[in-house]
Amino acid sequence: MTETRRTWSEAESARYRAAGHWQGVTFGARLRASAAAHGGRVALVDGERRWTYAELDTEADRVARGLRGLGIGRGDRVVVQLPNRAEFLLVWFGLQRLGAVPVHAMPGHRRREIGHLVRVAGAVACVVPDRHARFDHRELMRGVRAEQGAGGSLRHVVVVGDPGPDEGFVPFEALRAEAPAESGPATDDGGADAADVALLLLSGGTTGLPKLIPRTHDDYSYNARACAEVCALDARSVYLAVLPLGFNFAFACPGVLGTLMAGGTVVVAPDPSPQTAYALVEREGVTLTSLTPPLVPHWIDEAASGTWDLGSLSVVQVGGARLPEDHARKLGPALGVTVQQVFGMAEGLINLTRLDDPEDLVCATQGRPVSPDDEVLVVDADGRPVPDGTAGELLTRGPYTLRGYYRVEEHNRTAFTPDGHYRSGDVVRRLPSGHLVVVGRIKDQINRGGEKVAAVEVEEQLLTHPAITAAALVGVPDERWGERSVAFVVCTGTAPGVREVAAHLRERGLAGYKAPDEVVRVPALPLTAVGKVDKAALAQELPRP
Ligand code: J2J
Repeated sequence: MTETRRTWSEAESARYRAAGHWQGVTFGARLRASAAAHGGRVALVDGERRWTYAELDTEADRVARGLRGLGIGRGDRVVVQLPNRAEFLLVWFGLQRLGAVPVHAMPGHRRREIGHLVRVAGAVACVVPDRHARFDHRELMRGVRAEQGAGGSLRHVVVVGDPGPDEGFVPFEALRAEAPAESGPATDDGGADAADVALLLLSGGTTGLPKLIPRTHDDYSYNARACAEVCALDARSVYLAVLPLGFNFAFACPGVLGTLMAGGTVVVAPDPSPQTAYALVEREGVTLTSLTPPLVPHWIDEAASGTWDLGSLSVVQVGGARLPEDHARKLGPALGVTVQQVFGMAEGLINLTRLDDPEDLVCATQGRPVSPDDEVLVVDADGRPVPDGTAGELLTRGPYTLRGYYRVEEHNRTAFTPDGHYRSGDVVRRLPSGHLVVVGRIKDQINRGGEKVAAVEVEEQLLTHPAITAAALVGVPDERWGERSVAFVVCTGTAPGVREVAAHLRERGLAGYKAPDEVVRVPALPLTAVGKVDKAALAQELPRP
């Protein structure tokens, strides 16, 4: 891609290369090399289906040829919205083989999010399942396609499964099966450069619409490798992907990519229930997996049933939202594993507790940065560093933390400091050991058990309801989710209930997880001294549990 984007300086790039962080190898080339080095080892397992590294490599070629037949090539963006099935990875590596750029969507995203991703990325194609979780993604794509119109970038919709009667949808199976073998030389990566954008991740968001995070081959493979080293992954490692594959945590921290780069095996779990997961642990000899905090009590309870042999499992990572210390203390003994807390962000910086950290650090902190070149600043409201032990905003830059969101120059001017630190919006305390404790947040976001909801995005949509004249979405402590979302609304006439609000937001094309858990009518929204909505005051109005 030739467009200018905010990125690392020449000097920094040289430093990261010299340190060995950036290895100058694309994901397409890495897969080729793995197939050559250990082609017979099992790379991927989905139910009864399994692929060796050599087979995954061949499959990537096949998918790439099919995609190239659609005119997709180097630098083209393709929105991938697939559930936890092997096809996610077949498509992902097929795109890498062309030097094309997957855009990670979440299975729960709907017309508004997908349409936005297509527009901002200028995506030429979307890859979706036929149906998933009782939802018809072809229907969704009809809506997206109609909205984009003839002038938009979107040219193809590829459907995994039954494409339905719609003439315009490309069946994935036909695409990979019928790809002409002779359609041009099979390159490793379409001629991509390791400094190119390899994928676009979605930010949790604090504004009206989610931002896209460009990750390069160099930076993202370092992200995965650095995490894999901390987790001591090797060719015997078996990673179970329980969380959505599109989520950075499950994909590269170390997740799927870290495991594949170590020559291990990735097993995809079709759902995050402990029953499904434990059956796979037994059958496939899973050694590592990752969870968000709301899953932890269920996993502990099911382990206590005593019916499962979890002997192979050695590390369970938990992250995405604050893990209650009590759950952290129970999880290890209940499953017979080492617990690892993960405080990460799709923007870059990953903090992990170390496998040999003392229990108090593992249970009461969210880990420390994985790279010696991660730069972490904890600052007060004026941007001045605070001493260790004092809470402040986390600013960070380093070899795998972005320098600018994709195509939002205006937003980038405030999202980063002038010297390139990303303003995380997280409030942390740093211990002398470098471990961070997440104590709060200054960004206007609700973290519902790891799923991020940008308050402004939902508020804007609430205002489109005919009875709502003002709205504020606030996160409040919740036993199950850590935090739940409460919509405080000012209304004319009858106030809509929580179901009506959810239906309205669904109608507006918003993902279901963004609907408020509760709707509370207030006569007016309280304001702070500077005239902003006083969300802290609103949260106080709720009865304490
Ligand atoms: C408190 N808050 C946390 C934690 C993330 C690994 C793990 C998680 C993510 C992720 C990720 C937290 N305790 N342990 O990408 O690779 C909140 C912070 C952070 C935001 C990032 C990964 N772990 N958080 O959650 O991009 O507020 O990434 O800034 O979705 O989640 O969200 P996201």
